[in-house]
Amino acid sequence: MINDILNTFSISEQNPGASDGVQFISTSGAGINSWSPVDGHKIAGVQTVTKAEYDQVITKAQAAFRYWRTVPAPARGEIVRQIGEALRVHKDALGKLVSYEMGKSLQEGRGEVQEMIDICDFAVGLSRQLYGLTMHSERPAHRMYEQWHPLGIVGIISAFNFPVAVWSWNAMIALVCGDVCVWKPSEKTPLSALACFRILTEVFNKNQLPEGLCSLVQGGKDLGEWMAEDPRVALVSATGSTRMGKAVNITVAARLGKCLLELGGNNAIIVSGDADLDMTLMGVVFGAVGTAGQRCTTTRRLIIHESVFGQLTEKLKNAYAQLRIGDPLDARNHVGPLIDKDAVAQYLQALDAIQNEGGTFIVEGGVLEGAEYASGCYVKPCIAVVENHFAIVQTETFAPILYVMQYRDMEEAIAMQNDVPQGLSSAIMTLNLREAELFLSVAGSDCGIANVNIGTSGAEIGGAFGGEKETGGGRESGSDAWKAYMRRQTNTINYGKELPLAQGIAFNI
Ligand code: UN1
Repeated sequence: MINDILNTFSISEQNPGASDGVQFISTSGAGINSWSPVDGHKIAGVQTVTKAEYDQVITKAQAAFRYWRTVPAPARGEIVRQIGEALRVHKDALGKLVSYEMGKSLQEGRGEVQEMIDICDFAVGLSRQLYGLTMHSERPAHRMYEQWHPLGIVGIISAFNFPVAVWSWNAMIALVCGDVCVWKPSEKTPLSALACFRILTEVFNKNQLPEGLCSLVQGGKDLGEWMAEDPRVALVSATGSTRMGKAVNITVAARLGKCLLELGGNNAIIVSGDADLDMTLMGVVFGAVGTAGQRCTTTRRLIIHESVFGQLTEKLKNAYAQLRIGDPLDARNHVGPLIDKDAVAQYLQALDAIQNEGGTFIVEGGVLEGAEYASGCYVKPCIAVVENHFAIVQTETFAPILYVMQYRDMEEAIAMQNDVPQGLSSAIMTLNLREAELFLSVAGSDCGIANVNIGTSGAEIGGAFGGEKETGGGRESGSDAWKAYMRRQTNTINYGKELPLAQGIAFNI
């Protein structure tokens, strides 16, 4: 099955590492092998770029930008529309490759490609709606307005957990804005990125677009640093750990460049005494174990009202007992593997830390063994009773570990929800209007995403996606997140015969 998919995308044993969107440049950096966490097999390898090859890609991107910025935005949207169409054709194959290379369930792999299609549709509409304001000038015979121009090269650093969707959120919006993109995907998922480029190349070639419009560069930390340091990269959009984001932010800030950061989350659901517990159960289990706990939006903490704590934890124990863990390509399984053995080691360290800090497990964790789990990356989703201040609870562990704790009154619950360094997603389960509105009010959740009667994960692309505090403050995807990919210019035009100064200043010569 996987060989057919690799063939579909012309992925061979060893693949060139840099593409300018039209042709693949052969690269001479070290190789990266992609291992599937599903069965531990090596899928294929890619070649990384050297600094000189990276520079070549950037030079082509600069040239492409000089052309692309002059193409009318709706015409740019037409290209993105065609990319969306091509993704529809390849949805199944790309979804499977994502699932096999990254380890998320087939449903979620397909869902990820659907997110790409959705953002294409959104970007097409947006290409006719890059609105600026007009304002009244205080001076007679003057007109003021603002317009949005593209930035130039957008560097995209993406993470393994959404190996293709997060790139598309950035790239599709950036393209309609008139920017060109250079993408450094995660070293753990280079082939899903390559497959996207095969799809993109088809569309670009068909439309005879120049090289360098979108580029794919494979590499590690060094490559990320070259992009962060590079004044030719106008915006660096980085998704990943808070540690990585801080490093990128410092380097980009030192050259006064622009950054868009999507970093860690430590997302909580508050479960009120007035919650619909069946609905809560669904939201919590999907949020906590979906993508094996490796979403930025994964539900990590449950803050439960004391009146329903026993009842809900019982329901959770039963639900967890029914979870099927195994090959994510088998639609009957709910939970696939973690990305690699390092992730398994971090999961095990977290389990130790929970115990050392005095936490207790109501659903035990552990690594699964046996032929079906030969990759060594399959772990049991677990649930621990903890206190919010534990160092391990304050940390994002990318694994299916759910922390539960109790509260008495809603103010206390909101304080607990907010009392972590991260601020991405949050939710409340309640049928009580006062509680819901308090949670959404200025005195409520401090996160970029706050939901009512929905879990913390599974956001739609139409909203702005991102969070506060150590999550990095960036917003991507829908709403007016496009503004981060453009520069605003304020224009004042004098169509009169005098030159009056603003603020009534007199200056006579
Ligand atoms: C991420 O985990 O990096 O809201 C992105 C969600 C998805 C995107 C998650 N739409 O869970």
